[in-house]
Amino acid sequence: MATNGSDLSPNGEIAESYIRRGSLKDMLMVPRDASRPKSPGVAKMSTFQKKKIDYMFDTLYGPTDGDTVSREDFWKLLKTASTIRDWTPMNPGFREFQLRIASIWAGLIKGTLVYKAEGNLLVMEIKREEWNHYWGDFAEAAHLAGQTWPECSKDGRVDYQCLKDFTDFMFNMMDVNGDGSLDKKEYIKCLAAFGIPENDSEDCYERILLILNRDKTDPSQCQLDEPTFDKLWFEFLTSNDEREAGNYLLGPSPVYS
Ligand SMILES: [Ca+2]
Repeated sequence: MATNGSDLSPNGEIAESYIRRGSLKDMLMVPRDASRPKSPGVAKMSTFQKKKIDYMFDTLYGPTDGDTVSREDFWKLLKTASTIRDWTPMNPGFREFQLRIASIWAGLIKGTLVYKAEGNLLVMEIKREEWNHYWGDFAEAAHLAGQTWPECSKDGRVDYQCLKDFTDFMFNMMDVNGDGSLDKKEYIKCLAAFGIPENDSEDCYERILLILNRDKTDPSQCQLDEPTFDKLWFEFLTSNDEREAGNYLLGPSPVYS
């Protein structure tokens, strides 16, 4: 069985060259002093936030060595999406997702270059330490933007556009029937592909709906559509309030146990 994105498609070499072109171009755009963080982003996260960020790192990418996401680790998302959507490499949706993953990976690599130690700029991987700095700065930028999606980091060196693309990618991956909202069956199927047991994901889905209903004046209008999904994803990334629904979006992270 194939183990990475380039093995999953007869056109894998196209997407791979797309990544390489994007990464080289991106590297040339990184300022010369960008190899060292001026203020460690990880210090800008609470313990609660950091646990969620670590959980996302492990759950979505399952890095082979535990602390470094390689391109192959990231591209396992394509295999996961294929499992959820029952796609073969010949499906048009597969090809679309392949290109989107390539673009998002290039964006993440560009963003985390800012946090790499001197001498590691050519390493096309994301280490857990870089990941934590990245999300710490994101949390700070979100706070400065009034708890909304920020366009870039406080110092302007990290562009967060790829995160919006990633959120859209995740929603489309989960919305199997394409009706614009996530039902319980879709949510459970998606989380199962990331190794979350059905009883846990069912519990999380019901908690999310319960909290969303609590906050709605008309519960019948409550659904997990894409704008709501965006809001929940943002809460997962930035919230310090354990009562918010977004904390449960990716399943029962260790902070709830
Ligand atoms: Ca749906």
